[in-house]
Amino acid sequence: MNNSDKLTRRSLLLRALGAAGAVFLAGCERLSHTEWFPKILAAGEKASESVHHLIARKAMAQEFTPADLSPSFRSNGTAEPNNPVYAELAANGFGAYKLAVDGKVDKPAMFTMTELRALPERTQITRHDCVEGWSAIGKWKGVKLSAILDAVKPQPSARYVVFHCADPMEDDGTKPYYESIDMDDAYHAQTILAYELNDQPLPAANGAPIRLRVERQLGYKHAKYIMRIELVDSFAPIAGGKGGYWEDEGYEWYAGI
Ligand SMILES: Nc1nc2c(c(=O)[nH]1)N[C@H]1C(S)=C(S)[C@@H](COP(=O)(O)O)O[C@H]1N2
Ligand SMILES: [Mo]
Repeated sequence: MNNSDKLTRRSLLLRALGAAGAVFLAGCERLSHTEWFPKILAAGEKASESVHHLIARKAMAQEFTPADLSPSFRSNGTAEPNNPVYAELAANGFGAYKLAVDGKVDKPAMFTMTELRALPERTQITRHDCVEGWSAIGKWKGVKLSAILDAVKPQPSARYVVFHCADPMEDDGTKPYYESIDMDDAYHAQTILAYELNDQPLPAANGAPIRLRVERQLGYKHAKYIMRIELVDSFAPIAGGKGGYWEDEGYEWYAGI
């Protein structure tokens, strides 16, 4: 489903509900599990995609001002991938780095850092919340994930965007970190692949050369050291099948803040 299809679906839904209904829904996202919702859904929307999904996720995460910035943005999890291929790329300033984007797309592509920097970008000051009990406010600049998707042309069967990372989570070099998000989060205005933190090139400890910012979700969703992006119709065949390294260990797949 592409963006304009989604917009059509949204406007059909809003038309079916009427303006008053739309305002009411916008303030009541938590009601999606009550009984009357499925009946309204039948009016204009396939039950497979809930109203909660459509409306809650359009909302923007809070953005802050430069005065709110944390004095420093700490690192968590991997600070330096234990991976010789990554080490070589890093040693040469990522001049030979290429982001692979493939899977359920019409035009698989590889992007150098120069090509990524030439695509539409966004800068945002946001708060990062880690489940381990710390938060930090940072300024991120990066390429909009929607721009990359527009370039590779997702197929209708693409339902998730999977981020494959450079860092193995086991000492023997296995179990690379990975994460996944759905297409709504993938096209969200604040979903970017950041290459700058606080006006500096993204430090290695924070995921160089690019890391995901998916601002409505918790820290572990924000994949660092992205090497490959794969569009899939299901993440069940990947690793432990739960859509991410920490999800495979029991964390929630949708880590809404
Ligand atoms: N590739 C990779 N991405 C990762 C992690 C990791 O260990 N490896 N840790 C996650 C967790 S739990 C958090 S809180 C953030 C930390 O980002 P930071 O290092 O920029 O603070 O990255 C997330 N993304
Ligand atoms: Mo985290």
